[in-house]
Amino acid sequence: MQQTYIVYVVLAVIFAVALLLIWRLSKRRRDLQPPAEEQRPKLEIVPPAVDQQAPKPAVEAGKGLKEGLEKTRGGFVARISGLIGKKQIDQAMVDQLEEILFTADIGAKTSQRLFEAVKASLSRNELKDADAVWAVIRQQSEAILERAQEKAGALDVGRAHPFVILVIGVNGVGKTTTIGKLASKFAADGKKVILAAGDTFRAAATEQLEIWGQRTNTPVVKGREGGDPSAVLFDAVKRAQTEDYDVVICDTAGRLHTKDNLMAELEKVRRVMKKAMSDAPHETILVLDATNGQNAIAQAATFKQAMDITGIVLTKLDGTAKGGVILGICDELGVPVRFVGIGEKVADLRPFDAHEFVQALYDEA
Ligand SMILES: Nc1nc2c(ncn2[C@@H]2O[C@H](COP(=O)(O)OP(=O)(O)O)[C@@H](O)[C@H]2O)c(=O)[nH]1
Ligand SMILES: [Mg+2]
Repeated sequence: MQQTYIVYVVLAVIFAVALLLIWRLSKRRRDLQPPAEEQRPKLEIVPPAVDQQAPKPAVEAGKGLKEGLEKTRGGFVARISGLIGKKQIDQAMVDQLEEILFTADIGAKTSQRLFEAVKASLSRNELKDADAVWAVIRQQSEAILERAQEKAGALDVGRAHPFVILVIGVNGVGKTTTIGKLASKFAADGKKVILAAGDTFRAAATEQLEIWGQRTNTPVVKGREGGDPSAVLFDAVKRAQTEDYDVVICDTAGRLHTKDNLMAELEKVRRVMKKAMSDAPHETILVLDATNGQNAIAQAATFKQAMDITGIVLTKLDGTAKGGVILGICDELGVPVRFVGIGEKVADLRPFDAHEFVQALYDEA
């Protein structure tokens, strides 16, 4: 009697687990499908006001990189300068250098790496003067920045047609502005660009993208406010395929207060996008705000868990002394920096070059 009862209970449990599994699997399959026609938000394509055939507006000149990095140069770079000056290098100086590096928003691991390199040169009696210290710091910094670049190769939007760029990052870091600047650059290079307003949570976000669309002569695909962002991106990619666009740039929302939701949403965006074009996105750009200092490194680590990030754009370097964070980002993530933002103009989004950056950061410090 007792045994029959146990058998019934076990069978009931197995049945319940089987039901649960079937439900989960069918839900996952439903999630993988592109949204059904009737569920899609009413999509609209906002055509640019200007004549598509008209010559593309020239990109206005921006500030120099050195000027854009002025605040960081005035921060830890100036502190190191003040410390070593033109003097003979001694142990007390080395200790102070360690303190400066560790408080420079470079990130603990990377500060350690820089400092160890200086110490190693010192023990080999190579460090006679300030110039030698600078040479070690400069060379190590460039190696850190270069390593990530070399591993990934350059950003080549001609590699796929259309080339799909997914732009992610926390609210306010500069995603939409960066997309506008990128659209402008690609359009100036003669590319046919389309934008996707994947931040459907705030009407203002779509409007902001539309303004860039008008400015850069680029159409914007948008959905309903509060609608499914993955549906908007799906349609943008489909439209790009049928209407022969070269580059699709996809905006997303960045509400980090519900981290798990954000990550789940990005994962869905990625999956649905693959339904439209199996190898998309060809580039996933994480936008980070340099004014966040070491928090930017932490943010990057979180996003990297959910997405395969292939490039970084570091914005607002012009507004902060925490620009050294670029070293920590490259060192800890191993992802290349594609562009750096040093202001509001299109030309202030500069293609990243490790050598040029290190020159501008440390030269005549
Ligand atoms: N100074 C400066 N401001 C920037 C830069 N990039 C973006 N911004 C500003 O940052 C603010 C937020 O940008 P937005 O693109 O709306 O961020 P999103 O929420 O990530 O889309 C805007 O006021 C931009 O003008 C930059 O490189 N330098
Ligand atoms: Mg935005």
